[in-house]
Amino acid sequence: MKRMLLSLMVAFVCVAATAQTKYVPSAENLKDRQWFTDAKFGLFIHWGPFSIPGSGEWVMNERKITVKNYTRLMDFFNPIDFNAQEWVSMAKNAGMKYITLITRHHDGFSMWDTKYSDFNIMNSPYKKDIVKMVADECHKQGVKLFLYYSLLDWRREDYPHETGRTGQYSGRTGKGDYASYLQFMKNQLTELLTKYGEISGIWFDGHWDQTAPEGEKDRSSRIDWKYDEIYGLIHKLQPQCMIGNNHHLTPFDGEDFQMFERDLPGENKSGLSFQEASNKLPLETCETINGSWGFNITDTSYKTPKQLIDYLVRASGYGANLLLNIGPMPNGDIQPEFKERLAYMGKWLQTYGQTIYNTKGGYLRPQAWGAVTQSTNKMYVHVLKKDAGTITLENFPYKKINKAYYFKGNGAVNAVLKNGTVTITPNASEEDDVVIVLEGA
Ligand code: JFZ
Repeated sequence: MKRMLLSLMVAFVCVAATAQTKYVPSAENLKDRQWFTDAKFGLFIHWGPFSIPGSGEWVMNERKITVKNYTRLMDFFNPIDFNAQEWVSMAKNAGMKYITLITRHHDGFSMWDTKYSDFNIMNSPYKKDIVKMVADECHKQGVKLFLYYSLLDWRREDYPHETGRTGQYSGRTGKGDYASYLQFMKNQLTELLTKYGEISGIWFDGHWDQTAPEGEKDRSSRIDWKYDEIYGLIHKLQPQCMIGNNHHLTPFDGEDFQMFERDLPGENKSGLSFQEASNKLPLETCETINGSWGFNITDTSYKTPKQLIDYLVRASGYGANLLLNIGPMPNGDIQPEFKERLAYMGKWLQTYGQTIYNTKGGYLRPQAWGAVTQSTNKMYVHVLKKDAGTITLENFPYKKINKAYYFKGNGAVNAVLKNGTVTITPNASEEDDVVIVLEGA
């Protein structure tokens, strides 16, 4: 009897699994995936009323601020120095090809003119649609726009807060109702995907609120998010729009790129990335310039320009994009420490862009000494470590090296290919990244 029940159950699960139609990306979507893979570098922007306390975007949760008290922030948000043209130009000059903007973070504040929530920018003293201003400027300057959208909400009663890992100090007493919350998200996403021109991607976050913490075996969700409905809607409204979800799990059906938070694909230094890197989807990793996403007035742990270049190069070596974050200040200005570093990277990319954009990840994964990127018949060997000494590239894919030279200055490099291994001893240099080009086939 037990056996029969089991086989019946197995049969049922199989039918249910095959009944689900698998997502087939459209031609436009595949085209954008290729564009994305080639783009390599984007700007992440964490900004909103949470920037005001200067304590990062989790301040509501961390300081146990109730919904009632937190709502006051709306009256203080008046970013008089915000200038979309300057932001987008800054990203462009940094060599960034896209911007991922927070439209609504976990605190539930909507940065656009939405019909579906009163807690939005039009009810702040600023009264201007920030998503629209950034979108218009991106379209004007030819920078693609991705929108961050939180699945988790610390504010709404209908979000299934009872089972949430976070948001427990918000003072909510109502009962979660996912059907209602799902409808709300669909309504908002429809606004975002119909009123702001071409949206290149939606960056979801918050799934993990309904799972056991990272590192635990069972990472299944306590609620059924009905992603097929959400993703279906997005792909119906804008088929090219790429969906990514920061759930730290193997990509789900319907997703178009895979993201890693503060980690290079396959590395797990942050303790957030236990998932394996997909070999089918484009990859992206996001990272902060100091240690915070949202503006943090005491966080001065700025990475050096050299560290940021290294990160970009190593991400490229894995074939992944770097989405580098800034947390603008509550007045809409961007602190000089961020501006300087972005300008530095832009300058570096003006020289070395060819070794990053449109390349593939190296046949050899990044090493302690640096990373490899490649294009047709060209291998870019990035030596990031100052005293790297002799470098060996094992299982080298070319049969012959026709030319070996420094990318900068074109000076010849002694690179010997023997028994499938290349040996190179680079000159000492003050450059952040000594790039050696190996041409061959
Ligand atoms: C998430 C956000 O919570 C954060 O504010 C920021 O937007 C970042 C880019 O993405 O970061 C996470 C993701 C997962 C957990 C915590 C923070 N987690 O699993 O506890």
